[in-house]
Amino acid sequence: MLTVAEIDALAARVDDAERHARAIAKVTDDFPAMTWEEAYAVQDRLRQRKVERGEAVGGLKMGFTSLAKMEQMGVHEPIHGFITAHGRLGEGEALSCAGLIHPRVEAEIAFVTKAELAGPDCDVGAVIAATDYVAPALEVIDSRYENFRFDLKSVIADNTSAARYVVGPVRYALYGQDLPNLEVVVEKNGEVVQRDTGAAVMGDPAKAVAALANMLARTGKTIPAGTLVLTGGVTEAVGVAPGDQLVVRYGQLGELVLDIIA
Ligand code: OOG
Ligand code: MG
Repeated sequence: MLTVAEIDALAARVDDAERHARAIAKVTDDFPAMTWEEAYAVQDRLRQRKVERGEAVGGLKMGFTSLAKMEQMGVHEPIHGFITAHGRLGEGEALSCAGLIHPRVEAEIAFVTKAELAGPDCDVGAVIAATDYVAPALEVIDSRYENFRFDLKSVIADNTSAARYVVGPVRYALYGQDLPNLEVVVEKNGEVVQRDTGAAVMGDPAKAVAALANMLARTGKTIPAGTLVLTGGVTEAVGVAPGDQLVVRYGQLGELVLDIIA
């Protein structure tokens, strides 16, 4: 079992790696027997460190909700993390690679809640009732681990590679949307590099929100009203470098453009 001091030290290790944009060995190299609970304890400690220095939590995220993402990273279970207001890019704002190690971008659907969602029996119906609006989103992930390689426990401890995100400015009512059939197309420098439909995310991105509430219930937590939730990459994440431009089309939800700069 990890001691409180070891959990503290691991949170400091991933935090420093992020702040110095320097890749580190995965935490399970030192603690191969780390449990799911201990990995989330490291993530919670990391969150506390960030909050203590003034980085407000901007929302919650699910990861590995699509087969494409799971296969790309070799991890086959959904995970959750948090995003900080600090990491939010304005719509149309360029992504600077300064301060990042090896950024990748994923197309996601964002939900914003208007009522609390609590597990362990949260379902799509509850999510629909509690959704204020949905919007197209991009997540910029940047694993703090060498070569972007990790296992489940390590990526949980590293706050699910969270780095930056963009939420489109238009708020769409969920009512009347057919998110499972929403076509998501990712273009990099004018070429289509990834495409799939919303159904790639657990059959329906709303299910990822329900799954988040159910995972949080394991530690007695809920999704508060007014929470932004990123439901997970629809397709594989796309590596980016300065000079690249991504255009992501989300059918009737419009498109987002992201320029990558040094
Ligand atoms: C972990 C984060 C996964 C998603 O949308 O699936 C994630 C990673 O792939 O590094 O954010
Ligand atoms: Mg993601």
